[in-house]
Amino acid sequence: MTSSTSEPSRDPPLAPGQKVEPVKLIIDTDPGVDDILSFILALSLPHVDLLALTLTFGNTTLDYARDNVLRLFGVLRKQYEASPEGSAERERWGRLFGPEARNRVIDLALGAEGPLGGRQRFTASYFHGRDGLSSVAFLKDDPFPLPVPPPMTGRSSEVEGTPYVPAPLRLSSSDSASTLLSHLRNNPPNTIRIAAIGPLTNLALAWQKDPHTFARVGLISVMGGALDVPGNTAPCSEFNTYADPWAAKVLFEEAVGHEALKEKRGQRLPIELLPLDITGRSTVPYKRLMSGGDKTPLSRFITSILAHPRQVTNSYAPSASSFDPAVHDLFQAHDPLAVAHACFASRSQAEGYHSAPSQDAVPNERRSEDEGRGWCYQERHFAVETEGTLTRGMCVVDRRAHGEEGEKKAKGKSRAEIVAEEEARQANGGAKIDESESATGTPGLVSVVTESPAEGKWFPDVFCWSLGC
Ligand SMILES: [Ca+2]
Repeated sequence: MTSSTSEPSRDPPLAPGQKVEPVKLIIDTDPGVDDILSFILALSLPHVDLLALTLTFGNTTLDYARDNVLRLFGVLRKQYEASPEGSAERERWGRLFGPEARNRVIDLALGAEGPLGGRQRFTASYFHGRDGLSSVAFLKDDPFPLPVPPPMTGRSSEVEGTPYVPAPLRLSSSDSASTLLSHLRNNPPNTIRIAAIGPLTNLALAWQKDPHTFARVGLISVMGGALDVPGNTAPCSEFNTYADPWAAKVLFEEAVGHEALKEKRGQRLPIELLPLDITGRSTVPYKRLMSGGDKTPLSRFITSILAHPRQVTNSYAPSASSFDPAVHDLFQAHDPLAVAHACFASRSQAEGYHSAPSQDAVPNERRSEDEGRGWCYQERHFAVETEGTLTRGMCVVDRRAHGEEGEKKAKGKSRAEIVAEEEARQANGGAKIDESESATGTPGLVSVVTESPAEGKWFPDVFCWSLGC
């Protein structure tokens, strides 16, 4: 979509055949640079109603995660106030801060501080900086400060150590898992979408707490895992599944077949996974993202928070002499792509999970049933490694040949273990043995996003449209 003026268009650019439908969205997140940029995308889209940001540890600790959201909203308010009356930018941020936003509420909930079971916590400060946001919290003169209450309200900026949370944000009195459940309970079934762009701890806790309510979710677009590409945190592991593989296992594997999902396709949660395989290909040149320089409050913020990831990404070039900006100076938009999926996948795609209980797709069969709107999917079997010392969080794909019969029996399992189990069964007079001790359980079957609209060409345009670059 082009505009005849320098003013950005009010509506997002669409790929051929793409349509938009109203979406009610919750983002479960560990902000994080690419999380923050993905919020700007979701908040820019007129058809998306962002109900809540449910925070988790991950890229950074929970305190920084909360502060990073507050800093962003401080910047967006300044962007609104600096934009001329009648401009597209004024209209866009008026939906948050203008008179028309008087009744708007976005819940901000604090959730898991570490992985399930209190296991060891890792963060991604190596990539996102000390505060998860290129250390903007430590810049001289604090250019992107935490919001302060308006004068005359009698409210100090800190109450019991908690920063001031300005409207339309509302600090939730319950944790992330309970906040997720409360929105799912208070909305019709299958109408809420979740973009899960951090470790899956909050979602696993919500599922474990109340599976029947959690099963009311319409669609879960998950950024996580690496199937056929190297990891980005450990040799085989993507950060989110590395940070809490136990939570990923709960949702991808252990939830399958639960009574609460008996009406769902394949008796599974409606998860669409966006692994590194596709998000790593969804790149935008840093130069383009930072082209706004310090022209506006928002462009100044974007340029500042990208500084650290850019430095780290550039350092991955094999040598200074081989540095090629077209290859090495690219921002990988992992989280923004998952949020774009949650915002743009068609309703019928999401409804496919809730209307065909007896059917399941054939593993590895490529399907493209999103009404020609450009999202392609493939069903993949894999298991999440939770115990490996080198492979924590690895999505273990079974690439062996099994033959037709073996496919049913042995997929994902150790052949040696199957024989041992059979011998134990015979020694036990043919009685079924307890398989709960089995080291290799049945892997999950998960729908994986393999293409975004216009073969990936659309995404950089809609992402940059939202960021104003
Ligand atoms: Ca994230």
